[in-house]
Amino acid sequence: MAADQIILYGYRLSSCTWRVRAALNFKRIPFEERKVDIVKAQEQLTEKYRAINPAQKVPALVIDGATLVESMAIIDYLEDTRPGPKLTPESPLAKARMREICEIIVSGIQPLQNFGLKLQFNTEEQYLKFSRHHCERGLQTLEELLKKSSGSYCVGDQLTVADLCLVPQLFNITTRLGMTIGKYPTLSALFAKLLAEPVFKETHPKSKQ
Ligand SMILES: N[C@@H](CCC(=O)N[C@@H](CS)C(=O)NCC(=O)O)C(=O)O
Repeated sequence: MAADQIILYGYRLSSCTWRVRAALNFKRIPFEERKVDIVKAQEQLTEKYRAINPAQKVPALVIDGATLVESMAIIDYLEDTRPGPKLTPESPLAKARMREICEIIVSGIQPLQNFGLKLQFNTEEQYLKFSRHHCERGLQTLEELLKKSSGSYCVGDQLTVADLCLVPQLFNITTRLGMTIGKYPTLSALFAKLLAEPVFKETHPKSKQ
């Protein structure tokens, strides 16, 4: 492996992996994506993968001689070390708005619908009921926040980390969890618009690798 090679360990349909894939794409950083099958083969639970990410989750990024885990820490590192378009607004208020949206998704939605939780429920139905309940609460909150903060992106007219969190999460909610978002007009209009952006088209889980 070349010293400057960047490797993303991830799974195409993982929303946390998509956040990082989109950040790398947006900043035009070349990388190789290595699949960790978290669904069928459950490769995240192997000892081999635990050596890469002790949390046994995706993503993990090998970069600059280090292995980083946690999607938000990885994106921060890319923002701090790589030139190119910024993913964080300059103004402290806009930055706080961005973080509000990120937190709702990263702490308030994603962990409560994570595929890995399924094993903790007796039936698929119980898992779906629990996950959909927490997703719905998150969607309600996001709609209210976005009414105030959004322009052509989540926060004003700049693509930020909030958009990188929003699109993958809404994709999961509307596909894997089978929920609809039509009753949230700001959220659904923004989602449709963002999906058409090159950064999301090129990194979409269904796009050609
Ligand atoms: N906070 C972590 C969450 C990572 C996470 O939950 N990843 C999911 C996929 S999006 C996963 O690996 N799930 C498999 C499992 O929990 O076994 C991050 O942002 O990187």
